[in-house]
Amino acid sequence: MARLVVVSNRLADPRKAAAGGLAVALGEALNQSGGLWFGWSGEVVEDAARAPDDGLQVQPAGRVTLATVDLTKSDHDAYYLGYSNRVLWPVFHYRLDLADFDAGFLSGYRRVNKMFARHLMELLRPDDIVWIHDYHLIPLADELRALGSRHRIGFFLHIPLPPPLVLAALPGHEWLIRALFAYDVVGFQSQADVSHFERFVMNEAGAEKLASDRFRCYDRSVVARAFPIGIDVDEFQRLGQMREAREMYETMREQYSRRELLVGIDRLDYSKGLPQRLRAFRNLLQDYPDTRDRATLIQIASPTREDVRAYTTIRRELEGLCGHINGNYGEIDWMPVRYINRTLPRRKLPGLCRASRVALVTPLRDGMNLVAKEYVAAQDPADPGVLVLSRFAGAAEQMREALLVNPYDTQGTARAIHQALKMPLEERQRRHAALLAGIRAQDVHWWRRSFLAALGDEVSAPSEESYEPAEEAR
Ligand code: ADQ
Repeated sequence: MARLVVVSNRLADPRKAAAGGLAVALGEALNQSGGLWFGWSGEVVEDAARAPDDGLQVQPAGRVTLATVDLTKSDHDAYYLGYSNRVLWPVFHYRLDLADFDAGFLSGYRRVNKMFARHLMELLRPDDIVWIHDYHLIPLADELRALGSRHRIGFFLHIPLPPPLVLAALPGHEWLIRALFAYDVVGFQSQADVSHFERFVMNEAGAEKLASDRFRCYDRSVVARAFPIGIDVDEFQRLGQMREAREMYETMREQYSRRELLVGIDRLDYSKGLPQRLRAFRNLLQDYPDTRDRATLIQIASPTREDVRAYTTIRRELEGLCGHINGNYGEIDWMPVRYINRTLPRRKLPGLCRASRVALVTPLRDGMNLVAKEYVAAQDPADPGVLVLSRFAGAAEQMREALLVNPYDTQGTARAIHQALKMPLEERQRRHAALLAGIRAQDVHWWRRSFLAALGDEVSAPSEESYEPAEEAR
């Protein structure tokens, strides 16, 4: 069996439960074949202290080998904070207004990808299968090919790919798309993303369509397909049976026995539509008086990327809105919104989800959104809660039985939340059963197997093609 090599910006120790479904699923795949996981250590060192080997550390974690390198401060600023999180993240989430096209960012991004490729190449065996993850590492296969790699290499984009005209606003976008052709298989979260890729390569890059999911361009061919990521339903349900989740559930049920609980669980990111969600909740209280003194929203928003300015702005906006709603609608014994700016320990998540009558998953744009799936997995099938889901989350393509909303339409969203709160038991059960069957059928193991099967099917043909590295971005 070929060895699997996973590459992602950050690693998680697959032996730790706190690592979450994705790390567990990748860890499981790595464990089966005895694999290697490569990425950034999370350490930032002063430029002057850069080690000749970039702090390369290779250590065993069960059957998996973890290999990491450190970043210097200037590389971290340009590659991670800069190009990844101030250019690619906003543009790929359709937020051109928040992008900062500083030329220095791109060269740092290229430099780090080159450095990763150099170390990884040293660690690779000839028949390894390499699976690279996410927007931080788009050009990594191109850099590996330039060093002579003929491995089977797949790429999975966890975030959306925007439509051609949005992508075209990104300086150097041709180079990025061309770099995708260094892969054998490119996986996206949704059909919408695949169609954006197809339209871009066909109309802007003059690609030829060889089969329904195979495109030829720049003398290379690539398979591009949707592999919607799932969760580990069994693992999440097991977590729900454990003490911490049960205690969380009991506490919430007790404290809110007279109320109806709504929950939002997100990273505090502008793509998650948090201000719009709070405005929709305000509309709910305003337009539907029966919800006053009853509906309580618990919004957990974990801090993230706080050294990027757009994130401090959104945090301030959110705090202002929460204060405003509580000030206007709150009573001595009732706070409409409980806003918690922390990460909730993973072990408590299923308990909070199960205790909540409604989940608000209303991103403005999201690759997939796993919280939507976790909420469904955590419900009691006999008395399940209702998922209110943005049509702009990748998950909406699969989760048609949720109440789908347009998060920009705060009145429409308020109407859907009210419908969710009033939904009869039989309808809740019917919708929940269909949603649960869906997330079970396409869980994280299905996702991993389908991707690796597609990569495995791409036998030697693509690697036989001659390879010209992508031109330097201008
Ligand atoms: P994220 O943007 O981080 O991931 P999401 O899928 O919603 O988004 O969450 C990932 C995990 O983080 C989930 O397991 C969730 O429970 C956990 N999480 C989020 N907020 C939390 C909080 N406040 N406290 C505790 N846990 C929290 C990116 C893409 C998504 C895509 C995933 C996976 O942006 O679109 O679904 O990768 O591909």
